[in-house]
Amino acid sequence: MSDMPEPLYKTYVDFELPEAVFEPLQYTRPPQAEMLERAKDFYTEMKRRRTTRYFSTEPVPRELIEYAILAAGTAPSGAHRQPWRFVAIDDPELKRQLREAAEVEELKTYSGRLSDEWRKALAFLGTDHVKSHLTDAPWVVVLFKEAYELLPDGTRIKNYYVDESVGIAAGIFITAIHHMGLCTLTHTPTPMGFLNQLLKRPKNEHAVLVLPVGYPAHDAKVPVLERKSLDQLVQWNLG
Ligand code: IYR
Repeated sequence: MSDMPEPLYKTYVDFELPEAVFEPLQYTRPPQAEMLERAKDFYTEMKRRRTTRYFSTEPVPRELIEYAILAAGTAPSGAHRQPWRFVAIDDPELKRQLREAAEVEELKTYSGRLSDEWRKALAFLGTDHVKSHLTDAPWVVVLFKEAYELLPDGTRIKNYYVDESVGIAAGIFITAIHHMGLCTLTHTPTPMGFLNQLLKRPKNEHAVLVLPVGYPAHDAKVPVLERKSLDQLVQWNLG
């Protein structure tokens, strides 16, 4: 018997390797002229996306949230491990508990944990520890990353590029929500450990974003801000 400790992770090499199976790519090429139109239309639509902290309490059908999550689930991921899990909450009592716990952490954050530099950087956004959007918005979607896969027997299977994969999924979720005519906000109560307890998620999962989703309040405000110009965004070749 070996004295070597069991490795923390098992990789797919330790399991039966899935066979590589290919199928033809389903691809429809749009006419060239239409491509530019589509590119412009999409940019115009995305330019209108804003993050607001002011949500209406008007209900949103669950089916819309389902489609946003399905869209997010199309994101590419390291080794196609799909290391994400969405928890969608519309239960008022659970939203109340989530808000209460988030505000406890955020009060500590805003009243001490934030460095002066950070506080100054945030000032123009007008954020504070009061998170009314967590109870106003009809849905709160919490995005968890799966740091590794946890099998029922406790075996851990490695995931790859987890942060990148989950970041892309979050981007698609936010885009889908905007595209269907709803608003969301990327909220990051810190630390987020309380979300595992509250939402009964296992230890391989770590909350990444809390995303209230709904219609904007009729008097919703957004901070005045500018986005980088193309020149600021990109360098072509060596400049
Ligand atoms: N997590 C806090 C603080 C905060 C941090 C950043 I960076 C922001 O862009 C906005 C807020 C909060 O969610 O309020």
